[in-house]
Amino acid sequence: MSTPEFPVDTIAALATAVAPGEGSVAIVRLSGPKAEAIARQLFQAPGDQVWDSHRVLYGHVVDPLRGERMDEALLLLMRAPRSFTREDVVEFHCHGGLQVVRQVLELVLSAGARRAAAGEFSQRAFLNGRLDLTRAEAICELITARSRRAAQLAIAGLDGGIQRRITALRHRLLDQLAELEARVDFEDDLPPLEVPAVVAELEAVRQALQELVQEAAQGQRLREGLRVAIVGRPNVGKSSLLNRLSRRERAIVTDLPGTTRDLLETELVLDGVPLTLIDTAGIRPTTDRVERLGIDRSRQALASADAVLLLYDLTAGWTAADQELRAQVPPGVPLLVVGNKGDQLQAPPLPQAPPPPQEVRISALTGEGETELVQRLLQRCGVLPVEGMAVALNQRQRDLAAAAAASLAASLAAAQGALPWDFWTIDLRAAISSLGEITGEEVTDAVLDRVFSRFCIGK
Ligand SMILES: Nc1nc2c(ncn2[C@@H]2O[C@H](COP(=O)(O)OP(=O)(O)OP(=O)(O)O)[C@@H](O)[C@H]2O)c(=O)[nH]1
Ligand SMILES: [Mg+2]
Repeated sequence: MSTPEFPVDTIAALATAVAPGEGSVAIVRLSGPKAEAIARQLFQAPGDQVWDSHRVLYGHVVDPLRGERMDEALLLLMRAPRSFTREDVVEFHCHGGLQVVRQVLELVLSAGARRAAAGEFSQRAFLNGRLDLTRAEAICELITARSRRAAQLAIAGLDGGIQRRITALRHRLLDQLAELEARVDFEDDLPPLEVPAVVAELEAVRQALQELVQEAAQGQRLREGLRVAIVGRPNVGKSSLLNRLSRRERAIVTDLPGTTRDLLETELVLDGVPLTLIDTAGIRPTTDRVERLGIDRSRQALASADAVLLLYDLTAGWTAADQELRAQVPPGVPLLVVGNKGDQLQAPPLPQAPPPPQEVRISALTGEGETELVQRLLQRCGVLPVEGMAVALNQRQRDLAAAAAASLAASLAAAQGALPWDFWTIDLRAAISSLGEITGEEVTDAVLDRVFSRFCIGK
């Protein structure tokens, strides 16, 4: 194996999340040249069990100084390079109590391991060529995924979906760069450059990058979740809707208009998409000081949410006040107008002039129309259908892809201006370098530190 460019000590951390009294198993993980020696020092495996790679040993973690058994555990040894970090890795599978695993970790540290920094296992996996940067980032995203769909996207990244697409585009650019550079150096010996073909290829790559950048916005919403405000006049059933969607009696509901006085947020996952739903105070003119403060907050939520559910009471019909609220939704913000209390409508609503802009009819009381409401909301927010989206760049990758697209645009401008070839190649090289930074082929230590410090410890 080639000599690593970083000091190889042995690192250790708790690899599983531990809460007091929760979880039956917790894993202490070590990676580095001393991992096996430390394990042999601390672990007693009875009988004739063999210390083979990729084989589970049963035994006890023992404090070698006091001879005291700390835990009954399983031990898994994975010798280099067949491990996550491509170093020797040992995992102690301990009982999940907070106290026990802490003691085991302390033992491991006093036997010569160093406490791992956040993301350090993944960083080693990257530095040893086990993962490219996009896969390492996908691990972090998978761990922190708040919903099924966010997890699906992370898995796609982990499978190398991002790396393959970016690398393919980068190679296409490298091919064009080779053509151009050859002309810079050996123009007289080569057939003339087919300029339109080069231009077409650069433009095609630029467009592909542009599409990835656009899809990334949708991926971001899936990862981070949308903030959706439920707004409307008092008593239209906003709190009832929040309770229904969150399947809990989260908000106070009464028949008195002006019940909700403050914003109430609840996190939920609708159809695989994470959302923060915000219940707001009903908006109306009032002289009550407390209510007015609440209404100010409702207006702020209305103005700053990623999407708005505007609720109105079907039995009262669409009023001028509802119309006024609708006008306050900032342009471009996804809005869904929802008529509530559909269960109380005996007959179809009386025709109104102008006709109400109702888009979905529901009953927060009976649940009628709930599925349609969720579908329409997600559709309006542009997060359906997600199945068509194979990969989604994260913010860092997206910024770099956008920078690469801009460099290509500059390169194309140089081509159109019929500037000498070396003018094209400057920007083309910049684009190639940005793409290399996405996958980690061209990357600085500062970038690496930033990427890996976002990880949890033990990963
Ligand atoms: N029949 C019927 N009643 C409903 C429905 N949704 C809400 N209500 C009733 O309407 C009243 C007001 O409901 P809330 O959910 O408190 O309304 P709100 O919009 O949060 O009201 P404020 O907090 O005052 O702005 C309560 O008596 C609810 O039981 C519905 O779909 N059908
Ligand atoms: Mg309310």
